[in-house]
Amino acid sequence: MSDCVFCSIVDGEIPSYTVYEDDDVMAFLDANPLSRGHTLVIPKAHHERINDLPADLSTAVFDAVHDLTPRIEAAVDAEATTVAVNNGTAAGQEVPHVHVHVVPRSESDGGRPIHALIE
Ligand code: DGP
Repeated sequence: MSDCVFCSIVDGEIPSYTVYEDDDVMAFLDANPLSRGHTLVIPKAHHERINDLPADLSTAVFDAVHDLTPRIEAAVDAEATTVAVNNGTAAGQEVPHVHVHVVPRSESDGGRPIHALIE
């Protein structure tokens, strides 16, 4: 999709710090991180919402989340992770291309819910 910022990242037209890539999935650091290591995992193909994804692509995205989560935690010395999807504009989805937020969390966060980290 030509005017989609994440499609432009997939196409290499917008630079990103890529942490993982395969034929179907890409993961890169969020430009506006809630914590160090905040990563977005996306399907390379443009789909707006979770339920727009074909089942095999949904599996590929969440398999990548599963595999990357402990590796990202280890990379930034985090103890936990918030995994979140804003699915639709009313849920706060700003970029209309499915993306899973993988947000490393630490005890220093005080176990606060993710929205408490915003601001
Ligand atoms: P959401 O509100 O769930 O749609 O989150 C969109 C996220 O995308 C937000 O945390 C910032 C991130 N983002 C937006 N534009 C870019 C970009 O050009 N590069 C990167 N790396 N992240 C972006």
